[in-house]
Amino acid sequence: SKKAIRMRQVLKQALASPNLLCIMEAHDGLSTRLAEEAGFDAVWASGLAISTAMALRDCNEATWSQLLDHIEFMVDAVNVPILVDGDSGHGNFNNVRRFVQKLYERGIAGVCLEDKVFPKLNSFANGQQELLDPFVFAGFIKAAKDRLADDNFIIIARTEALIAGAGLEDALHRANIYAEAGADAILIHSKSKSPREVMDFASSWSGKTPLVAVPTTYYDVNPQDLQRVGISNLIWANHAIRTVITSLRGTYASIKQAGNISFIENNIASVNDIFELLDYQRLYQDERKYSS
Ligand code: SPV
Ligand code: MG
Repeated sequence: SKKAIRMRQVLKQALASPNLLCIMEAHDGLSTRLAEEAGFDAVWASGLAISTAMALRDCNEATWSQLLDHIEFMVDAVNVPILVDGDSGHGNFNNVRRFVQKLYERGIAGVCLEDKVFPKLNSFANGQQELLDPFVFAGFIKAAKDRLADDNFIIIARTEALIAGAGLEDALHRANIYAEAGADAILIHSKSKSPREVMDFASSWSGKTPLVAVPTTYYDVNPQDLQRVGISNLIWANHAIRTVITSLRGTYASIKQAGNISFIENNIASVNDIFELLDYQRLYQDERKYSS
């Protein structure tokens, strides 16, 4: 569609630009719409957030076709590009290229793939973090690129070398292989409380591709400090789903305790807010136009 073409151009341009791009997590149609309303230029369809919204663990408990159906609501809800967390690609090179082709057909702007074995486990979970052979993973990137043959669809290669404890040299070695294979950007992930290792990576990076980082554990970092070493693309990866948990817990607990709902009426969105957000007015206009 025209919209999909435009969204891909927007994301590609934003990633390549040295301006700071903050990609905000969303996990369903509504949160995606609210991220757009807040002014974010792109949305991260987070695997952690979407699986959590399904009450599933972030280790490929949901299948990729379930993910695809879920993401369709997010794409339809907004006019900002959506970057999908593709985990480790859901199998081998052949699964990767079919998965990526289906994302493309649903109007997604780009995908991020990580170099871990399938099924993957969330990077912060303290179970086993098993890396894929870098050349096997490079084959995934090539297969996806060859299948789509559209340079505007972004494929971000994410290395989990630092997450798995393999060290900075291995992270750089892997990133080089992935850039050679055609990755449009490299995501360097870290679970450190300090941005140091991510900044060291950036300082040693060849500059072959733009860089992306996910400051979840090093949340104290000043984004401008990352930008200064060449990391101009950030993902705020899980702040919507964590808000949902905090907020719903509060509402549920206080209603349960009070045994009534009057005290909360003015602290939550009105039903009218919902109607405005989803443009019911437009439906009534169309009704006059199309019904006799
Ligand atoms: C996600 O948001 O699902 C991510 C980022 O992949 S992380 O949770 O840090 O692995
Ligand atoms: Mg993920």
